[in-house]
Amino acid sequence: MNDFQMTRTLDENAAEVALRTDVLSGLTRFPKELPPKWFYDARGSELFEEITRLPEYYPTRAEREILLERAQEIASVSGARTLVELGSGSSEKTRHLIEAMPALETYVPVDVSESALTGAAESLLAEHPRLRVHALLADFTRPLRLPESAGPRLVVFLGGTIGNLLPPERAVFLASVRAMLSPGDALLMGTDLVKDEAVLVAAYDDARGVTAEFNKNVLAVIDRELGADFHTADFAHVAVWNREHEWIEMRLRAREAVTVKVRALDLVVPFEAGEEILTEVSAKFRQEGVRKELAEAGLELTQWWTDSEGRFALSLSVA
Ligand code: AVJ
Repeated sequence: MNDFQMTRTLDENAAEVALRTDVLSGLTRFPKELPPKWFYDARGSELFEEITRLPEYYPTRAEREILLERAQEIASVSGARTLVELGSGSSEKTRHLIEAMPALETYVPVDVSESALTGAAESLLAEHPRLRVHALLADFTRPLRLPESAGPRLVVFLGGTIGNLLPPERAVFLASVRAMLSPGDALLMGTDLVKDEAVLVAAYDDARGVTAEFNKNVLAVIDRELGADFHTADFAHVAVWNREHEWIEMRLRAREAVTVKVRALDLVVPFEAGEEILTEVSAKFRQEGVRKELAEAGLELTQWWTDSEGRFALSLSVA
């Protein structure tokens, strides 16, 4: 590869330790909960890709529509020489943005998956031989130190993933993004918007049951990594709209009373019939709320773009 570097801020043990900690604390509290980041092993990432192609799951298509429509504008407003992408995954969505950025010198993908980072870098460098790619193997919810590179910088956080954080976590996260920015830098963020409840629930409870399988995959991850004996068939997929907080909750509901052993933690976890594990919160936003949360982190919203059906928004904000 022409110009590829990777900085590792995660050691091999870190993920294992974090999973143990999350499972121990999440399954011994009431109500039980598991953080959504554990969905994404190889199988879970595959299922998520499948979700993005479902007729009911509009966010990915809506965001792509905005990105395609606005790539030139985003590129010229930011004038960025460095593009930082938090949770870059396959870097698929960023492609047309990169193509629209004539001043771009350095791309900094940040992800917890080393294979995603090297795969994305390889294909990007094949298309853009003069681009410098400096990947960061890191958890973007933790404070980051970006590699040295030319400003202005554009930091992008796409897909609506901000919605997986609870409001206090979002405040911490946005403040840490703000700390990465210098005057003239900008943040481009994707947020799914509040809409009709039936549309939202269908997006998280599709007819083919792909989202159900994705949700249950977290149990398979815990079985494999921590020697647990969850049977996915013992649990039902639940997606509900929380009207008060304006977020979707995904839960796994025990069909019957069941006891699960987690060998690596020496833990026995009893479930009553109907008892649930909260596995994901996916918040939906309004422009005023996004503006306010950005402002509280010291960021000023300067652009707000939605898709033609007003389902999803990209916001641009500056330090
Ligand atoms: C990748 C976090 C944006 O919350 O919509 C898709 C994950 N969960 N279906 C979302 C997800 C259920 C997704 N994000």
